[in-house]
Amino acid sequence: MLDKTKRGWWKSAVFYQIYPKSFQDTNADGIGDLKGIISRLDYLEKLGIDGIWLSPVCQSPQVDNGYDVSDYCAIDPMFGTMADMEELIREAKKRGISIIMDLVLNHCSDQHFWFTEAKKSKDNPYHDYFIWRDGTPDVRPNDMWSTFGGPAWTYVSELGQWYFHQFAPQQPDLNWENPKVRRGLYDFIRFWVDKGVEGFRLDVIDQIAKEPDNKITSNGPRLHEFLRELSKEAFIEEGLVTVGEAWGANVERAKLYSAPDGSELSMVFQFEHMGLDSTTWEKWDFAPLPLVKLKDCYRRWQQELGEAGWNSLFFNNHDLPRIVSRWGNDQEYRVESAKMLATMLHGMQGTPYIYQGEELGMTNIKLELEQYVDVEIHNMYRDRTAAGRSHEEVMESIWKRGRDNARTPMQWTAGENAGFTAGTPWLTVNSNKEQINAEAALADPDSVFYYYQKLIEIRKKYDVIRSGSFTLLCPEDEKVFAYTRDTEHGHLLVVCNFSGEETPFECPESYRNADVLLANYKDRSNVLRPYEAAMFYYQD
Ligand code: TEU
Ligand code: CA
Repeated sequence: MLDKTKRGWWKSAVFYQIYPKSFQDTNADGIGDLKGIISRLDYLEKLGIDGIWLSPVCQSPQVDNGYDVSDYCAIDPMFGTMADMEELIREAKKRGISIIMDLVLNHCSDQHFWFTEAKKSKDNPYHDYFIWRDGTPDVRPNDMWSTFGGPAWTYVSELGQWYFHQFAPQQPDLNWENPKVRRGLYDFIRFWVDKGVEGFRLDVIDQIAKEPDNKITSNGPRLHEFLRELSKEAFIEEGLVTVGEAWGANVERAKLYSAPDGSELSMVFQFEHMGLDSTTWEKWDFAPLPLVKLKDCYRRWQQELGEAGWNSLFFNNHDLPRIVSRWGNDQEYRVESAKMLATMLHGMQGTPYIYQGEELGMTNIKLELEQYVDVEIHNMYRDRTAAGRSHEEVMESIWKRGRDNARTPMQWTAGENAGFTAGTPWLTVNSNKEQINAEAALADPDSVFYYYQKLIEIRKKYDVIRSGSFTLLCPEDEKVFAYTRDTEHGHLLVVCNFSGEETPFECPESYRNADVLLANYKDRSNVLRPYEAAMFYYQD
């Protein structure tokens, strides 16, 4: 049992991300809710996870599916009540599962009290909770662009001013230079700690320090000062686990973010691996995975961050396409490749995050444009077709990289709406729910679900995974990702064939008689079969 009052308990833990809107509906409105999550806690306990990262459930107009918060201390009625939230925290804790809330501190909703006040006048006490620039409606302060497309400035004619927003206009950036903003946010955090929340995921946390006039949108000079204050003033208990989303993180920055003394956060989500299979900095310009570059990327993060900080380990989240479609084979080798990808990730040092449905090998989906809901998809379609790209080309990008790939309803059964809702789902259910669903997985001892369950067990049983050094094998091989982990007496070999072809692999002599901890093929062969993966272990 993990002692969750002590810093570092998360180094032996495995977390699970729930996107509440798509997880389980219990009142037939087609939208997932808190009671739905409560009803599935036994499933999550069976999987063996230690904590749930809960994407936002606070009050929100849902312009960005809850990442536009209008009240940080209230549950949005579409997800349920505060009593439901308190029950979820209580029931999860009974099962040894911590609730880790998603905190959106970089911006709030334009319906938040702070912003509705701020817009009233320049001398309103809340006005400088946001970033304003005087001007005229025909000349923007500068040509900065929002992450979701369109200008990063919106004009308020009553004030004769523009305000800054890195995301939708309905998501005004908060002014972290203002100590009242910081204090207000810390109070929101303490409210949830008092409710029994045991950790937080921090949305775009490296973007809270910015200099819009110099077109700096993240990693501003005061970032680590702000994070140290946030840690000291809000994340007071050492057992609170905090993970920051940091698209701009590199190893050196991550050593500050995840310093072992707890001065900032427990760890960050860095995204270097998620940028390798694109031809430009834009994810929409997809390309095949350069495996050699991926291997070097992980080697650096494993060897250079290691215990100088702490790694998170993930392939999926609510913003990313499903990994079995992205880097595996979601057709004839779906199960093998889903297990292979999990083997590669879960053998590493760090805290793994399983995204809802990943443990089933859920896949991307192909919809018509009008079936998509995500603001980012629709804005990108508008901008790219306006720039002359064809409908077909833009749809290909959406099918491969759109965020709604990860947001289709969780597939519980082969039945109507995959057992997600008795109503009309807010987003189309993937028709492959006939084959891919939790009910079928629980009845199949060879399912991806039980493979993940085994990976979680192995992480907890073999200290070499939590603490071992990392050595990359065959760095130049373009099909095989193989590495070893070593402690003084424990030795682990992880071998993964990232290709759909048979490929040779020379097993190191020392592993010839090692135990096979798990494998995605039942028998052994002298070549690696398509998407074959295995973990070998010996003790000396
Ligand atoms: O995401 C940050 C972010 O920049 C990504 O969404 C990026 O735009 C892209 O979609 C990645 O493929 C965080 C949240 O995870 C995301 O859901 C929110 O939309 C965004 O911040 C604004 O809060
Ligand atoms: Ca509902």
